[in-house]
This record gives sequence, structure tokens and C-alpha cells, in this order.
Amino acid sequence: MHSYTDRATYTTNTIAKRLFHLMDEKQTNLCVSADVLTKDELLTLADTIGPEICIFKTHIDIVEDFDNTVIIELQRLSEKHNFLLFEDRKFADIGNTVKHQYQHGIYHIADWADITNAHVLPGPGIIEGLRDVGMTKGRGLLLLAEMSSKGSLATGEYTKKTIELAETYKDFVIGFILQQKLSDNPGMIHMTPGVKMRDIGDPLGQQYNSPTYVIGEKGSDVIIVGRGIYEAENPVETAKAYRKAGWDAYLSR
Ligand code: S5P
Repeated sequence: MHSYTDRATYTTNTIAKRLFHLMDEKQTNLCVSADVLTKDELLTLADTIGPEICIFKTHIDIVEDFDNTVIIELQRLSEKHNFLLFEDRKFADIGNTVKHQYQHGIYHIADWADITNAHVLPGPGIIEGLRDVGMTKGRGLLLLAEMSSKGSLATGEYTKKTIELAETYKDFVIGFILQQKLSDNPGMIHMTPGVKMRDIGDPLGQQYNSPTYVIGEKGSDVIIVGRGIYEAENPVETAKAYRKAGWDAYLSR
């Protein structure tokens, strides 16, 4: 089994290399999913949880009082605490449209998000469109190969094709969102949402597994934790616990 650091040599993408090194240096494979609705909550979470994480994942379009200072502050905090920014945009349109959605509009995602993600439902054009914009800015893309939610249609042949498609664009595609390790390419990063220590799901179809199961048994690389952390009574202590569980599982596999 390769260490994260060893795996950096199997990719040419600068963000993927940075992430692999960052995880071993900082000793964390925890990505926090900051699905909060105000600028204040978002920035407070980034500053307090920042020391524990390798990636800060946003849904920037749910922030009610969004303005450009959110981005400036997020970038400052990402430098202060050494984590990457991941906008969980889940692009899903034709290449020409996603190019604009990635680069323009209010959010200018390509200008600040180190990582974003896409469904490959439309075919390879979506990757090519995002790549046109993202490569020159030194960004990385994750493909959604599986989803954590009940009844997900991203299974079987769709999942298999997604993994295959990534190889064609491995200068820009840095890995996958999925529930288990599915690629044999050590340069590809596997990230898994649907992680919570206590609950097994929510009323809207989310399904949860533990950090130990996801990293230790399913062979994923990064745990993505949202409500498990930001809804906890003590988010910082809880983040430390998720970080330790994820890291111990990596060390012992
Ligand atoms: O399959 C998926 C893919 C993603 S990116 N299932 C998910 O839940 N996500 C995202 O992970 C989702 O959009 C949310 O931001 C986060 C999970 O949040 P939690 O509160 O359930 O941990």
C-alpha cells in the first residue's frame, strides 16, 4: 500500500500533488463539508476547524449574505491553516454551459476553488469544458462515480464508465466522489461523503458510514463530514475525533 506522499508521483496535476503531500504533512484525511447559510458561520467554521482538515468543502450558492469578501477571507484562511478549497458545485450540463458556470456569474468558482466536481451524465464534453477553464488556473476536478443517497442511479455501468473516463483526462481529473476505492490508478484520489459516527441516515435519503469503515474497509482516501461536525455541540472537539478516526484507519491499512 502506497502512502499518500508516494502517490503524488503518480499524478501530474499540481492540486492532486499538493493534496497528497498536505495530508501526510498535516496528518489529516478529513474534509469538512461546510453547508451553512451565513458568511459568519462559514468563516468561523473555516477558522476554528481549519487546523484539523485537508479540505474545506463549500456550497457557496447557499450562503444567504454572500459577497466577494467571503472568498477573500476563505482564501486567507486556507493559507493560514493550510487546507484546500473545494466548491461542491456538481456541474451536470453540456461543455459550453459549464464553462460559463465555472468561470462567470456571481461566484467565479474557477478563480478560487482549488477543486470542484461534476457528474459525467452529459458525456466527456463536460470534462473538456471545465478543463478548458480549470487547467490554466491549476485546478483539479473530481467526478461523481457513486452517490451516498438511497436509490442513487450512479451504479454499475455508469460508475464503471466514469472511472474509465477519468483516465482520458488525468491531467485535470484528480479523482472521484464515491463510496469505495474503485480505481487502480494510485494517482487518483477517492473521497467519500455520507460519513457520520452516530446516525445511519437522514429523512431525505442520506446514508452514513463510519470513518473507520470508509477508510479502513472501503479503501477510500478522504472522509467528507458535514452535519456530523458542524451540528455537533462542540464542532472543534468533534472534528478532532473524526480526524483521528480517519487517520488511524489510514495508518492501519
Ligand atoms: O454522494 C454524495 C456526494 C456529495 S458531494 N453525497 C453527499 O452527501 N455529498 C455532499 O456531502 C452533500 O452535498 C453534502 O454537502 C455533504 C454531506 O453532508 P452531511 O451533512 O450529510 O455529512
